[in-house]
Amino acid sequence: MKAPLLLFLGDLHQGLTLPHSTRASARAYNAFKQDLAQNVSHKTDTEDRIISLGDVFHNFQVGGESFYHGYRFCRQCDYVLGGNHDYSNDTTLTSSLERVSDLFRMTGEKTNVVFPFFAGEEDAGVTSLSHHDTFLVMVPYVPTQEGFEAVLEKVKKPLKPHNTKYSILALHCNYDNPFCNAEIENNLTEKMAKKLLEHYDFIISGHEHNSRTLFDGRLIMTGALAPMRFDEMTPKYVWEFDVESGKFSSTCIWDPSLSHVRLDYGVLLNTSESFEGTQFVEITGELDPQDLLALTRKIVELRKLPGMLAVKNSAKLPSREAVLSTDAMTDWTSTILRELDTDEVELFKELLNETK
Ligand SMILES: [Mn+2]
Repeated sequence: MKAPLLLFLGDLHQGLTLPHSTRASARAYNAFKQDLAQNVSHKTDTEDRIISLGDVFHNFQVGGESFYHGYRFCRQCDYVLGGNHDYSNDTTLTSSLERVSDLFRMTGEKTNVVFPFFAGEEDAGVTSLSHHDTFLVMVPYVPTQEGFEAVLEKVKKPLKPHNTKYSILALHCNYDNPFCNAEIENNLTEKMAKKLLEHYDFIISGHEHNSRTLFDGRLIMTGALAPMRFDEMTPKYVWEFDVESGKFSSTCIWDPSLSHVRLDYGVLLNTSESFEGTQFVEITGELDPQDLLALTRKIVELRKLPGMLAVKNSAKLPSREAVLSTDAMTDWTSTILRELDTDEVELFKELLNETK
């Protein structure tokens, strides 16, 4: 029989509008993220525990469909940590995560929501779980960096029950990021990590969207559950901790090599490739103005493909002066605009604006 697992899931950011998408593909993107999350929970046994490491929602308050998706996701989890996106300075507002928690209370759902800390309640958010041989301490996002460091100081030694062997600290923060905006994010410095790893076997954290491991795998930045932008086209994982062997492993749930294509616009215009199964396309290169019309049409065509989530054009026109005089450019622009279908006009203008 397989040993029970603790499953750690990174950021979901339900409610985020994917850039370079259409109305239809933005909805498909939300469903795609939900499917990734759903597949994880269907594979688990009753003795497994699922922990979401923060930022289930992209905004403090999200709209109808995103709320529903986020609610369903939280229902599959045993613990949901609050992230920086679940916090607002305005105490008169109720967050989507709080609404989820209220619904769970009313319906008797098992999920525990671990809220971001509020000023003066520095202990309120720390939650722990003893499961078989493992002791897990969970710290949600803390509104100030000073507050975060104060909380870490309090939990620096896990108060491990005597019958447990392993200890894990779960967080929602950056790791050693000098560009971290301390007003809205937490940062775990290298020094702090070293100190904590004297007492914990592992630290695992959400928040960063690209996954990485440090300290010989003892510090795990899970990465998000799905890419949210074109600079996040890296493999996405679920992290599993075997509570009996005390070992972490990961399962890749999204592989960019199967779903993301980056290619030169010239190659794109001449390829017979169908892009079936591709979700993200990024187009590069220096654009010959004569190809602008063909490229615009190609992008519109790609964006309409079933399963396509976003198409980003990074192909640039050379500077306007280098190509044509302003007068000639204006003529040429209006000629093309006359030829385009209505839904192509906006994209064409967008491409043109990049040369300004
Ligand atoms: Mn975050």
